[in-house]
Amino acid sequence: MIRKAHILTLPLVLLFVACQTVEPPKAVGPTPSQRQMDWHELQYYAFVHFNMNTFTDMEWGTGGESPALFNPTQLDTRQWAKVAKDAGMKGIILTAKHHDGFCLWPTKTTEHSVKNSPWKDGKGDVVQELADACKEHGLKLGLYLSPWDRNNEHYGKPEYVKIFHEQLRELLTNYGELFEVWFDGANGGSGYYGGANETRKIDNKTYYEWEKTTEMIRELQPNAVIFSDGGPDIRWVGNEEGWANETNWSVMRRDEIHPGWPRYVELRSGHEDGTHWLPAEVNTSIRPGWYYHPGEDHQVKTLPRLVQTYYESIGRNGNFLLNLPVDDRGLVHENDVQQLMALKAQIDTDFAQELAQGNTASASNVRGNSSTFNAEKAIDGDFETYWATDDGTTQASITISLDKPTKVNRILLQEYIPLGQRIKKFTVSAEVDGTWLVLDEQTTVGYKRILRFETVTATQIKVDILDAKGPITLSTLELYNAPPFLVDPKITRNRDGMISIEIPDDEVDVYVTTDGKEPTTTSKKYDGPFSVLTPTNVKVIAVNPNNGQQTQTVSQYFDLAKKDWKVVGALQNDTDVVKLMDDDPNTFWATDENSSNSNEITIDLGASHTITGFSYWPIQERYPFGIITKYEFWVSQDNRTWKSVSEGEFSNVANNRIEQKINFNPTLARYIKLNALEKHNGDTRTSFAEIGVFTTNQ
Ligand code: FUL
Repeated sequence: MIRKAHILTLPLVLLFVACQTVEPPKAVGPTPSQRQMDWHELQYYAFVHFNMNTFTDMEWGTGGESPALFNPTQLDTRQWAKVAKDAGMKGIILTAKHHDGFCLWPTKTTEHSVKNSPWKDGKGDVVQELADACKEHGLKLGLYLSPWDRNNEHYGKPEYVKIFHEQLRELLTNYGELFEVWFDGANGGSGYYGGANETRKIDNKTYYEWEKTTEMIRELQPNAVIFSDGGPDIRWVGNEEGWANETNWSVMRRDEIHPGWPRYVELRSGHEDGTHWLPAEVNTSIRPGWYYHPGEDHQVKTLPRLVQTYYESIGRNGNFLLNLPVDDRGLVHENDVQQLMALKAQIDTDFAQELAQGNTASASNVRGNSSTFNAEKAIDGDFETYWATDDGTTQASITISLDKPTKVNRILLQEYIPLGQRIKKFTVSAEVDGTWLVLDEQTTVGYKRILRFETVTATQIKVDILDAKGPITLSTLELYNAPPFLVDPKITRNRDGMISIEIPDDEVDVYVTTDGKEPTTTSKKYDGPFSVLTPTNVKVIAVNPNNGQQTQTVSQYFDLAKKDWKVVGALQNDTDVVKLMDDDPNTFWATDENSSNSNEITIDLGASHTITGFSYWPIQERYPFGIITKYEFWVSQDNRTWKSVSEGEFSNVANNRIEQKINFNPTLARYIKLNALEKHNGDTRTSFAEIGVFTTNQ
């Protein structure tokens, strides 16, 4: 009897438990404010560095520039907004004032602004034009106001701080709603300072009266987040290359940080025991510089690099702030537009179809066994609902059982961060042909974490949370099968003559020919570096093995390998000199300004060859120097009698730093000498990124 009673009451008890409201977990640690939450949702937006430096080819103007130099010929903020919108971005942050102090709006605080420039006869206002364009395109507007001002005569004194605050007030008051106010950490140093031309130091922590600054922003723009090294709302990620660490906490011990913080490396991971919500914004430029330099037109980031940046920012719990150096016409340059659209298309392709939704989700623990917090909530496409575990349960797993074996190579996870960031360690596994494989082991998740792994055909996918700061709250678990990433392969050769072919995706096949024929899928399949020592045209295609889709043929000519080349004379002992003949234009060697001959280099080719030309790669560094603009090229058979075979100009080489190829009549040479007759800007040193010779006509 007693037994029977138990059996009867059990379902009733279960029903009772199910009907009871189960409380959501309590917040763990700091949580985001509403303005921070709104910011998280933006994910991807543009930085625009456009100001005086655009017209002086500089990165940091001194402050002594004349406003007369600011004169864009086709300034069109609508083009910027359209490009950003088409690229999938949600807003634009503009350098209203950079360190040189020139203001892009007609401020009342200084004469150093657009009002004294020839642009629109001094009647223009770039900030206003951008505010209007953003409104039209449904984008949000943010502003960068450099605290450091190398123009202002009062910089370093209390008077300047008043001016700085007044400039901020103008920006916060006159241009509608702002979503972000951006303060840079570079502060104090040499400058023009009203003609004083001296070095001024300030105390980063106290000089700008940050508390007052924050108060003003809160009052005039309550929804705007404030960015600086240490927030208070959004933090820098501690590098300008476009990545966050894999472990990335959105919390930090904020009171330790201030703009210009020397321990900035910690910004890359946050602090697990952080006291404040302070998420990371990953800022990088689409080119080497923040500002436009015509010499960098060929250095716009490649698609693989941009895709990597996407995964290492947004995919690592950061927002992605991608800088567009608007050019001196006042437009986003065509090359940049092309790459932005390629990135958009690639990300759309990778995430075209979500595969988890509609399947069955189960979990090893569900908070109060309640349907409000069950595993299905992680795959329902709604961020506001989440799978949660019981208090005290910080280890649990969630499993998605797929209807049929499904190809998967991406997982996207989101924690329900309004209750704090919790997960410290987790693994992702797949059931393939009845066997469980661990695909990845990682640490933090936060607002968004995306993992890429080799394609598996899975019947189940499981996330095991191994450690967390409190009960688990997982809003989103999405699965994708990104198609193989098909981009033109990159062909390189090292000094030993070994050819390598680089592709960003291992699942793509590469076919190669060295006999001049067009490569096809019946040509040799590339399976590792191979040797090319004599003049050869290497041609390759990359092919998606799933559907046969292929790239265009990429073809690269290699002449004599340089493994036996030696620099002649005293420089032989310089271990770095090899960098000018290592077949890598991204490394360089430069002459010493004190050396007796800082204008030339002599190379022993190791054997006599009939040569028909030479090539010179200018230095690819961000701050180039020593670029040869006028040259003379010599040959010799014995390093004693020299014959000049070519003399001329490398036209526009400083602005367009691509390989320069010169042909001449065939001549026998064992030794070659490149002599710089003139260098860009009259530099004393001479730099060489790469020197090559041709033995066939190029
Ligand atoms: C840096 C500045 O000094 C650069 O000029 C640029 O504005 C970049 C975004 O921040 O620290």
